[in-house]
Amino acid sequence: MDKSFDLKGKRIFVAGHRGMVGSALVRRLAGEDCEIVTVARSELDLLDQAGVRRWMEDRRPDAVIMAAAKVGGILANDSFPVDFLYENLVVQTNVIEAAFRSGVRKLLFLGSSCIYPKLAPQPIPEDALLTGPLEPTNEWYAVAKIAGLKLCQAYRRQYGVNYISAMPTNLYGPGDNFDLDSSHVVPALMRKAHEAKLTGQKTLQVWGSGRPMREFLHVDDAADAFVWLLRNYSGDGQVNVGSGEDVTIAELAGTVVSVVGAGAAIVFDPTKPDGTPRKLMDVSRLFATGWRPKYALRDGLKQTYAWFLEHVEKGDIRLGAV
Ligand code: GFB
Repeated sequence: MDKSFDLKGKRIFVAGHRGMVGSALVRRLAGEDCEIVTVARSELDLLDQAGVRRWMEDRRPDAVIMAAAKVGGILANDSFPVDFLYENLVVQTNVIEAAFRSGVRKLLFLGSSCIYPKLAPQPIPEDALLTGPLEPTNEWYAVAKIAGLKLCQAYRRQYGVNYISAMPTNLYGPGDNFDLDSSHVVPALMRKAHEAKLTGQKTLQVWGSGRPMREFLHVDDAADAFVWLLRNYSGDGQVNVGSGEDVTIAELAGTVVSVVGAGAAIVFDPTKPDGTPRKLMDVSRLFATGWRPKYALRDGLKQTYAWFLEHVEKGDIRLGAV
Protein backbone atom coordinates (compact mmCIF):
# COMPACT_ATOMS: atom_id res chain seq x y z
CA MET A 1 0.00 0.00 0.00
CA ASP A 2 1.30 3.49 -0.92
CA LYS A 3 2.82 5.27 2.06
CA SER A 4 1.85 8.69 0.77
CA PHE A 5 -1.03 9.78 -1.40
CA ASP A 6 -0.16 12.61 -3.79
CA LEU A 7 -3.05 15.08 -4.06
CA LYS A 8 -1.72 16.65 -7.26
CA GLY A 9 -4.24 16.41 -10.08
CA LYS A 10 -6.57 14.23 -8.00
CA ARG A 11 -10.36 14.52 -7.82
CA ILE A 12 -11.26 14.70 -4.14
CA PHE A 13 -14.91 14.29 -3.14
CA VAL A 14 -15.76 16.13 0.08
CA ALA A 15 -19.04 14.62 1.30
CA GLY A 16 -20.87 17.12 3.51
CA HIS A 17 -19.24 20.25 2.10
CA ARG A 18 -21.92 22.58 3.51
CA GLY A 19 -21.22 21.58 7.10
CA MET A 20 -18.67 23.16 9.43
CA VAL A 21 -16.05 20.45 8.81
CA GLY A 22 -16.78 19.98 5.10
CA SER A 23 -16.58 23.69 4.38
CA ALA A 24 -13.28 23.92 6.27
CA LEU A 25 -11.98 21.02 4.15
CA VAL A 26 -12.98 22.83 0.97
CA ARG A 27 -11.14 25.97 2.20
CA ARG A 28 -8.08 23.89 3.04
CA LEU A 29 -8.04 21.89 -0.21
CA ALA A 30 -8.39 25.07 -2.25
CA GLY A 31 -4.67 25.60 -1.53
CA GLU A 32 -3.75 22.25 -3.12
CA ASP A 33 -3.30 21.38 -6.75
CA CYS A 34 -6.35 19.09 -6.81
CA GLU A 35 -9.93 19.18 -8.06
CA ILE A 36 -12.53 19.46 -5.29
CA VAL A 37 -15.76 17.60 -6.03
CA THR A 38 -18.93 18.41 -4.06
CA VAL A 39 -22.62 17.76 -4.53
CA ALA A 40 -25.64 19.72 -3.27
CA ARG A 41 -28.19 17.94 -1.09
CA SER A 42 -30.89 18.90 -3.61
CA GLU A 43 -28.97 16.98 -6.26
CA LEU A 44 -28.03 13.91 -4.21
CA ASP A 45 -29.59 12.55 -1.03
CA LEU A 46 -26.86 10.53 0.69
CA LEU A 47 -29.58 8.39 2.32
CA ASP A 48 -30.43 7.04 -1.16
CA GLN A 49 -28.15 4.07 -1.80
CA ALA A 50 -28.92 3.70 -5.52
CA GLY A 51 -28.50 7.45 -6.05
CA VAL A 52 -25.14 7.50 -4.27
CA ARG A 53 -23.90 4.52 -6.33
CA ARG A 54 -24.97 6.18 -9.59
CA TRP A 55 -23.46 9.54 -8.66
CA MET A 56 -20.14 7.99 -7.59
CA GLU A 57 -19.94 5.85 -10.78
CA ASP A 58 -20.55 8.99 -12.80
CA ARG A 59 -18.07 11.31 -10.99
CA ARG A 60 -15.40 8.72 -10.20
CA PRO A 61 -13.38 10.63 -7.61
CA ASP A 62 -9.85 9.47 -6.79
CA ALA A 63 -10.34 10.06 -3.07
CA VAL A 64 -13.23 10.67 -0.68
CA ILE A 65 -13.37 12.53 2.63
CA MET A 66 -16.49 11.49 4.51
CA ALA A 67 -17.47 14.64 6.39
CA ALA A 68 -21.24 14.24 5.95
CA ALA A 69 -22.93 13.35 9.23
CA LYS A 70 -25.90 14.08 11.42
CA VAL A 71 -24.25 15.98 14.27
CA GLY A 72 -25.36 17.94 17.30
CA GLY A 73 -24.69 18.82 20.91
CA ILE A 74 -25.45 16.85 24.02
CA LEU A 75 -29.20 17.60 24.12
CA ALA A 76 -29.84 16.87 20.43
CA ASN A 77 -27.91 13.58 20.70
CA ASP A 78 -29.90 12.59 23.78
CA SER A 79 -33.29 13.61 22.30
CA PHE A 80 -33.10 12.14 18.77
CA PRO A 81 -31.38 8.73 19.06
CA VAL A 82 -32.96 7.35 15.87
CA ASP A 83 -31.77 10.28 13.75
CA PHE A 84 -28.22 10.04 15.07
CA LEU A 85 -27.98 6.26 14.74
CA TYR A 86 -29.98 5.60 11.57
CA GLU A 87 -28.92 8.58 9.45
CA ASN A 88 -25.24 8.20 10.23
CA LEU A 89 -25.24 4.44 9.64
CA VAL A 90 -27.00 4.74 6.29
CA VAL A 91 -25.19 7.79 4.93
CA GLN A 92 -21.69 6.58 5.81
CA THR A 93 -22.39 3.03 4.58
CA ASN A 94 -23.75 4.33 1.28
CA VAL A 95 -20.75 6.58 0.68
CA ILE A 96 -18.09 4.03 1.68
CA GLU A 97 -19.67 1.18 -0.28
CA ALA A 98 -20.28 3.29 -3.40
CA ALA A 99 -16.72 4.62 -3.21
CA PHE A 100 -15.36 1.07 -3.18
CA ARG A 101 -17.62 -0.05 -6.06
CA SER A 102 -16.46 2.84 -8.21
CA GLY A 103 -12.76 2.21 -7.55
CA VAL A 104 -11.91 5.00 -5.07
CA ARG A 105 -8.30 4.48 -4.00
CA LYS A 106 -8.21 6.49 -0.80
CA LEU A 107 -10.98 7.32 1.66
CA LEU A 108 -10.85 9.19 4.95
CA PHE A 109 -13.72 8.54 7.37
CA LEU A 110 -14.32 11.09 10.13
CA GLY A 111 -15.62 10.01 13.51
CA SER A 112 -15.62 11.58 16.95
CA SER A 113 -13.95 11.28 20.35
CA CYS A 114 -17.26 9.99 21.75
CA ILE A 115 -16.49 6.55 20.26
CA TYR A 116 -14.33 5.88 23.33
CA PRO A 117 -15.68 4.49 26.61
CA LYS A 118 -17.15 7.00 29.05
CA LEU A 119 -14.52 6.14 31.64
CA ALA A 120 -11.56 5.63 29.30
CA PRO A 121 -8.06 6.40 30.65
CA GLN A 122 -7.08 10.06 30.11
CA PRO A 123 -5.64 11.10 27.73
CA ILE A 124 -7.51 8.50 25.65
CA PRO A 125 -5.26 6.33 23.48
CA GLU A 126 -6.57 4.88 20.22
CA ASP A 127 -6.52 1.37 21.68
CA ALA A 128 -9.15 2.30 24.30
CA LEU A 129 -11.76 1.62 21.60
CA LEU A 130 -14.35 -1.00 22.63
CA THR A 131 -12.89 -1.52 26.09
CA GLY A 132 -15.91 -0.30 28.09
CA PRO A 133 -19.45 1.14 28.11
CA LEU A 134 -20.15 4.35 26.16
CA GLU A 135 -21.45 7.69 27.48
CA PRO A 136 -25.27 7.26 27.40
CA THR A 137 -26.07 10.78 26.07
CA ASN A 138 -24.30 10.05 22.80
CA GLU A 139 -24.04 6.28 22.47
CA TRP A 140 -26.29 6.26 19.36
CA TYR A 141 -23.95 8.56 17.47
CA ALA A 142 -20.92 6.74 18.87
CA VAL A 143 -22.19 3.31 17.76
CA ALA A 144 -22.71 4.64 14.22
CA LYS A 145 -19.21 6.14 14.13
CA ILE A 146 -17.66 2.91 15.48
CA ALA A 147 -19.49 1.02 12.70
CA GLY A 148 -18.07 3.46 10.14
CA LEU A 149 -14.48 3.02 11.23
CA LYS A 150 -14.96 -0.76 11.39
CA LEU A 151 -16.41 -0.74 7.87
CA CYS A 152 -13.25 1.00 6.63
CA GLN A 153 -11.12 -1.59 8.43
CA ALA A 154 -13.25 -4.38 6.92
CA TYR A 155 -12.75 -3.02 3.40
CA ARG A 156 -9.02 -2.83 4.04
CA ARG A 157 -8.90 -6.38 5.34
CA GLN A 158 -11.10 -7.97 2.67
CA TYR A 159 -10.07 -5.92 -0.36
CA GLY A 160 -6.77 -4.25 0.56
CA VAL A 161 -7.94 -0.68 -0.10
CA ASN A 162 -6.45 2.35 1.63
CA TYR A 163 -9.45 3.46 3.71
CA ILE A 164 -8.48 5.26 6.92
CA SER A 165 -10.25 6.94 9.86
CA ALA A 166 -9.65 10.03 11.99
CA MET A 167 -11.37 10.77 15.29
CA PRO A 168 -11.53 14.51 15.99
CA THR A 169 -12.14 15.97 19.41
CA ASN A 170 -14.87 18.64 19.97
CA LEU A 171 -14.56 21.06 17.05
CA TYR A 172 -15.66 24.70 16.77
CA GLY A 173 -15.21 27.56 14.34
CA PRO A 174 -16.72 29.29 11.30
CA GLY A 175 -19.80 27.54 9.92
CA ASP A 176 -20.83 26.11 13.30
CA ASN A 177 -24.48 25.68 14.29
CA PHE A 178 -25.58 28.49 16.64
CA ASP A 179 -29.06 27.13 17.37
CA LEU A 180 -29.31 26.79 21.15
CA ASP A 181 -31.33 23.55 21.15
CA SER A 182 -29.09 21.58 18.82
CA SER A 183 -25.65 23.20 19.02
CA HIS A 184 -22.46 22.21 20.79
CA VAL A 185 -21.22 24.14 23.79
CA VAL A 186 -18.91 26.70 22.09
CA PRO A 187 -21.47 28.22 19.68
CA ALA A 188 -24.16 28.03 22.39
CA LEU A 189 -22.11 29.98 24.92
CA MET A 190 -20.92 32.46 22.29
CA ARG A 191 -24.46 33.22 21.25
CA LYS A 192 -25.72 33.46 24.83
CA ALA A 193 -22.84 35.79 25.77
CA HIS A 194 -23.46 37.96 22.72
CA GLU A 195 -27.19 38.23 23.47
CA ALA A 196 -26.41 39.01 27.12
CA LYS A 197 -24.08 41.79 25.98
CA LEU A 198 -26.73 43.29 23.70
CA THR A 199 -29.54 43.15 26.25
CA GLY A 200 -27.44 43.99 29.31
CA GLN A 201 -28.55 40.70 30.88
CA LYS A 202 -26.86 40.11 34.24
CA THR A 203 -26.51 36.31 34.08
CA LEU A 204 -25.55 33.69 31.54
CA GLN A 205 -26.91 30.12 31.86
CA VAL A 206 -24.39 27.32 31.45
CA TRP A 207 -25.77 23.77 31.31
CA GLY A 208 -24.72 21.20 33.89
CA SER A 209 -22.20 21.65 36.71
CA GLY A 210 -19.42 23.38 34.76
CA ARG A 211 -17.04 20.63 35.93
CA PRO A 212 -16.86 18.41 32.82
CA MET A 213 -13.66 18.83 30.86
CA ARG A 214 -13.51 19.14 27.09
CA GLU A 215 -10.73 19.42 24.53
CA PHE A 216 -11.44 21.89 21.71
CA LEU A 217 -9.89 22.19 18.27
CA HIS A 218 -10.50 24.94 15.71
CA VAL A 219 -12.07 23.45 12.59
CA ASP A 220 -9.37 24.90 10.30
CA ASP A 221 -6.75 23.04 12.35
CA ALA A 222 -8.88 19.89 12.11
CA ALA A 223 -9.18 20.26 8.31
CA ASP A 224 -5.41 20.71 8.08
CA ALA A 225 -4.88 17.51 10.09
CA PHE A 226 -7.37 15.61 7.91
CA VAL A 227 -5.60 16.63 4.70
CA TRP A 228 -2.29 15.72 6.30
CA LEU A 229 -3.64 12.25 7.15
CA LEU A 230 -5.19 11.78 3.72
CA ARG A 231 -1.80 12.44 2.25
CA ASN A 232 0.48 10.70 4.73
CA TYR A 233 -1.39 8.04 6.68
CA SER A 234 -2.32 4.59 5.49
CA GLY A 235 -2.66 2.58 8.70
CA ASP A 236 -5.45 0.31 9.85
CA GLY A 237 -6.11 2.01 13.21
CA GLN A 238 -8.03 5.26 13.65
CA VAL A 239 -5.99 8.39 14.46
CA ASN A 240 -7.03 10.81 17.22
CA VAL A 241 -7.11 14.47 16.13
CA GLY A 242 -7.02 17.04 18.92
CA SER A 243 -5.12 19.88 20.51
CA GLY A 244 -3.81 17.80 23.42
CA GLU A 245 -5.22 20.26 26.01
CA ASP A 246 -8.57 20.47 27.77
CA VAL A 247 -10.45 22.95 29.96
CA THR A 248 -13.45 22.76 32.29
CA ILE A 249 -16.76 24.00 30.90
CA ALA A 250 -16.66 26.71 33.60
CA GLU A 251 -13.26 27.89 32.30
CA LEU A 252 -14.52 27.81 28.73
CA ALA A 253 -17.56 29.90 29.71
CA GLY A 254 -15.27 32.48 31.37
CA THR A 255 -13.09 32.71 28.25
CA VAL A 256 -16.09 33.04 25.92
CA VAL A 257 -17.62 35.78 28.09
CA SER A 258 -14.32 37.66 28.05
CA VAL A 259 -13.78 37.25 24.26
CA VAL A 260 -17.33 38.48 23.60
CA GLY A 261 -16.94 41.31 26.11
CA ALA A 262 -20.12 40.49 28.00
CA GLY A 263 -20.43 41.50 31.66
CA ALA A 264 -22.80 38.66 32.62
CA ALA A 265 -22.16 36.41 35.63
CA ILE A 266 -22.11 32.68 34.91
CA VAL A 267 -24.81 30.54 36.54
CA PHE A 268 -25.02 26.77 36.20
CA ASP A 269 -28.20 24.87 35.32
CA PRO A 270 -28.01 21.46 37.05
CA THR A 271 -31.18 20.25 35.31
CA LYS A 272 -29.16 19.85 32.09
CA PRO A 273 -26.79 16.87 31.57
CA ASP A 274 -23.01 17.04 32.06
CA GLY A 275 -22.35 14.15 29.71
CA THR A 276 -19.00 12.44 29.84
CA PRO A 277 -16.77 13.80 32.66
CA ARG A 278 -13.66 14.12 30.48
CA LYS A 279 -12.53 13.13 26.99
CA LEU A 280 -9.02 14.41 26.41
CA MET A 281 -7.52 12.49 23.54
CA ASP A 282 -4.04 11.07 23.42
CA VAL A 283 -2.74 12.75 20.29
CA SER A 284 0.78 11.32 20.43
CA ARG A 285 0.25 9.21 17.29
CA LEU A 286 -0.67 12.33 15.28
CA PHE A 287 1.90 14.62 16.92
CA ALA A 288 4.65 12.03 16.26
CA THR A 289 4.20 12.78 12.55
CA GLY A 290 5.14 16.41 13.18
CA TRP A 291 1.63 17.87 12.83
CA ARG A 292 0.56 20.59 15.31
CA PRO A 293 -2.52 22.83 15.58
CA LYS A 294 -2.07 26.57 14.94
CA TYR A 295 -4.85 28.10 17.04
CA ALA A 296 -4.67 28.56 20.80
CA LEU A 297 -8.22 28.32 22.21
CA ARG A 298 -8.64 32.03 22.96
CA ASP A 299 -7.43 33.06 19.49
CA GLY A 300 -9.69 30.51 17.84
CA LEU A 301 -12.65 31.80 19.85
CA LYS A 302 -11.84 35.39 18.81
CA GLN A 303 -11.69 34.39 15.15
CA THR A 304 -14.97 32.47 15.48
CA TYR A 305 -16.66 35.43 17.20
CA ALA A 306 -15.60 37.71 14.33
CA TRP A 307 -17.17 35.21 11.88
CA PHE A 308 -20.32 35.04 14.03
CA LEU A 309 -20.66 38.85 14.08
CA GLU A 310 -20.22 39.03 10.31
CA HIS A 311 -22.96 36.46 9.76
CA VAL A 312 -25.33 38.04 12.27
CA GLU A 313 -24.80 41.28 10.35
CA LYS A 314 -25.55 39.53 7.03
CA GLY A 315 -28.71 37.99 8.51
CA ASP A 316 -27.50 34.36 8.13
CA ILE A 317 -27.69 33.93 11.89
CA ARG A 318 -30.88 35.27 13.46
CA LEU A 319 -30.81 36.14 17.12
CA GLY A 320 -34.02 35.27 18.96
CA ALA A 321 -33.91 37.07 22.24
CA VAL A 322 -32.74 40.44 20.93
O1 GFB B 1 -20.67 20.41 23.27
P1 GFB B 1 -21.65 19.56 23.96
O2 GFB B 1 -23.08 19.74 23.61
O3 GFB B 1 -21.29 18.04 23.70
O4 GFB B 1 -21.53 19.80 25.54
P2 GFB B 1 -20.50 16.83 24.38
C1 GFB B 1 -20.30 19.83 26.21
C2 GFB B 1 -20.50 20.19 27.66
O5 GFB B 1 -20.88 21.58 27.72
C3 GFB B 1 -21.59 19.41 28.40
C4 GFB B 1 -21.99 21.72 28.58
O6 GFB B 1 -21.14 19.15 29.70
C5 GFB B 1 -22.75 20.40 28.42
O7 GFB B 1 -23.66 20.19 29.48
N1 GFB B 1 -22.76 22.93 28.23
C6 GFB B 1 -22.89 24.03 29.02
C7 GFB B 1 -23.49 23.13 27.13
N2 GFB B 1 -23.72 24.92 28.46
C8 GFB B 1 -24.11 24.39 27.28
C9 GFB B 1 -24.98 24.88 26.24
O8 GFB B 1 -25.56 25.95 26.31
N3 GFB B 1 -25.11 24.06 25.15
C10 GFB B 1 -24.47 22.85 25.03
N4 GFB B 1 -24.67 22.12 23.92
N5 GFB B 1 -23.68 22.36 26.03
C11 GFB B 1 -21.14 15.84 22.09
C12 GFB B 1 -21.76 14.57 21.66
O9 GFB B 1 -20.93 15.67 23.44
O10 GFB B 1 -19.90 16.10 21.52
C13 GFB B 1 -21.57 14.25 20.26
O11 GFB B 1 -23.12 14.60 22.04
C14 GFB B 1 -20.19 14.58 19.74
O12 GFB B 1 -21.84 12.90 20.07
C15 GFB B 1 -19.75 15.96 20.17
O13 GFB B 1 -19.25 13.63 20.16
C16 GFB B 1 -18.37 16.31 19.73
O14 GFB B 1 -19.03 17.06 24.33
O15 GFB B 1 -21.02 16.50 25.74
